[in-house]
Amino acid sequence: RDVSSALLLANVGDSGMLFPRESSSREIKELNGLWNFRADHSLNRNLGFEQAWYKSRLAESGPVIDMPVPASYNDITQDPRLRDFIGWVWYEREVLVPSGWVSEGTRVVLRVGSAHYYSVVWVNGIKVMEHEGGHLPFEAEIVEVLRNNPGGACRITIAVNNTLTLQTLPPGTIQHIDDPTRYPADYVVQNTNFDFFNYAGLHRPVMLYTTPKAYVDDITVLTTFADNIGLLSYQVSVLGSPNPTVTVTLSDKGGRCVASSTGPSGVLKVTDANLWWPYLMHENPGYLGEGSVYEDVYALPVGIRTVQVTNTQFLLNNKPFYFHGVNKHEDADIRGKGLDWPLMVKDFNLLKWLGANSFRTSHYPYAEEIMQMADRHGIVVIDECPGVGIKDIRSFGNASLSHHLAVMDELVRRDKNHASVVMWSVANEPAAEMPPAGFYFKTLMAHTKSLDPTRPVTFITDSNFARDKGAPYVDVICVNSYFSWYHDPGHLEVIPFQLNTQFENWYGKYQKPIIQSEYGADVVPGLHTDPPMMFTEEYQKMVLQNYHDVFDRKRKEYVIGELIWNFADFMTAQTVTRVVGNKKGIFSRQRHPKAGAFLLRERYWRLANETGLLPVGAKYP
Ligand code: BDP
Repeated sequence: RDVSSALLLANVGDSGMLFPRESSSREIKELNGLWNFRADHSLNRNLGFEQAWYKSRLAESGPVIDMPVPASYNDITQDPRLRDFIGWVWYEREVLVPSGWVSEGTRVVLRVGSAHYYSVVWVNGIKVMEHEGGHLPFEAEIVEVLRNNPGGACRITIAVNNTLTLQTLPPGTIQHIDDPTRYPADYVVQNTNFDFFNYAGLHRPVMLYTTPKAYVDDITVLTTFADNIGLLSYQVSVLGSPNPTVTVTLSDKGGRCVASSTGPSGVLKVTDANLWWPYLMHENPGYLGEGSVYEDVYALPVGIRTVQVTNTQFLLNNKPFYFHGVNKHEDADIRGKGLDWPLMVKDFNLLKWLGANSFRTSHYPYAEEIMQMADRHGIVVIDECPGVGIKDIRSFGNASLSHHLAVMDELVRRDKNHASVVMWSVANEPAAEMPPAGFYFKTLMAHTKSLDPTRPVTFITDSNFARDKGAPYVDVICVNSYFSWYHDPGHLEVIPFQLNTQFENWYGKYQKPIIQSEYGADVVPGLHTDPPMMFTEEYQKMVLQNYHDVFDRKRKEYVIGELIWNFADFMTAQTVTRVVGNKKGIFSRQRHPKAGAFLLRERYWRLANETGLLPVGAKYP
């Protein structure tokens, strides 16, 4: 494959969204910790804008409380009104900026890792940016604003609104109920069609960073190899200088330079290249080198690997890859969807304990820090956008589609250089049988392919195989099913029949490889019965076992993966089918294993031993 011509197609958006990294030309100030906070409880939720709370210190316009960042605000206090709050909340933090930062020749950028869902940001009372979408970063250059304020004071105010509409991703609706005989006055609820709690707030790190005036704005790297030669084709975009000198070097893991080049685009050749391999597929998985760009020094971890899909296989570095992994959520006690390092490292340790080689970022892009861990540990990722709960026909209109395309722009721009990302998922369980779904998904997937011609594209379906209007456009069929749970509850004996039929139907119609992208059963940890009954540890084990028997037959043909729903229990909205959240985890929300985890662990290591290239010592006992 000609990687450099693919690269020309892969230019995304107008500007880049490189992860902030320190270097000899760049500094970072993390703004994690306590922020001032106030929810706007006014009737129209608009008091903050009417009174311009951003103009002066937040404490001057009313009471404030401590709010940790990053974290969801919902579970931090004892106030049920804040847990279920809908509307604008206000965050504020004051920082002192080093005087060198406001000197000529330096850019200062304010970057928000993610804020759910809509945000407006002011610095010293001046609006610097707005952003729609809850799971992707946004940033603005603020040095001019800082220069106007000698002394280096920098007051950052961020208003965040969690309201979801039919045109947001994910979509939702706001319902006003005017019935004084049954509801309190001014009663408003947020309805959604997805199965996780609509946590909100500043979920990922907020930071200030500097670059020189002439700076590396974006880097796109595509890789391939032929025999022992690794080919890394790059494109560097530099802004702020008409004729930048660009020097690119590639270093191996030990920091030794293995290739270099000059100019904004080129191909680096590495002899005896160490390829990036998934965990359990090679004795040295997750191999990353580092590509560095001067004069503004930016170092990007890079892995050399290829991805291809055939009628029956998923090929990684030309070898068949079988996904044995999990679906996750960004979710935990107290912090909600806030990035949390201990939790992140624990989760990767659990993935490795389990013998999982992959996960899907159900149902929205995860923190960049998580993607970097996946790169380093060789965990393969199906990268999903927040297109979940698209069930209403009004969410297939032009406004929705154009926002969905923009979100894919942002997602590909952010994650294109991650070796771990092997496939894009544009949606989860949309109403794909509805008439407008054909045009919608055709456009969306063609757009995603034009952004990144090197990775397959899919969406996750639970529609009928014969009526699904999006399936013709996917590279890999990803199917969710809950036999003996939502259908034929309690009847384990239907699984072999229904699962076999599911696979035969999909493969028969499309001749494309299939991933079982979700299956599972709720377990309240500690509940036991024999014979197994729903919600017990035994029942989950039996569901898994029955699914696995069919997978084992079909993976010899065209099934290329299985992802359990779910890695861990997670919080949802309150409904009669959820007992303090969704309990389909093989780990509890606190990451304690249920019986199903041990069963899966044995299976995944066995699969790794069969399909991988494990050295003997690494075998699961
Ligand atoms: C699937 C959804 C997932 C749910 C799961 C369930 O994709 O978000 O949490 O069902 O019901 O349909 O547990």
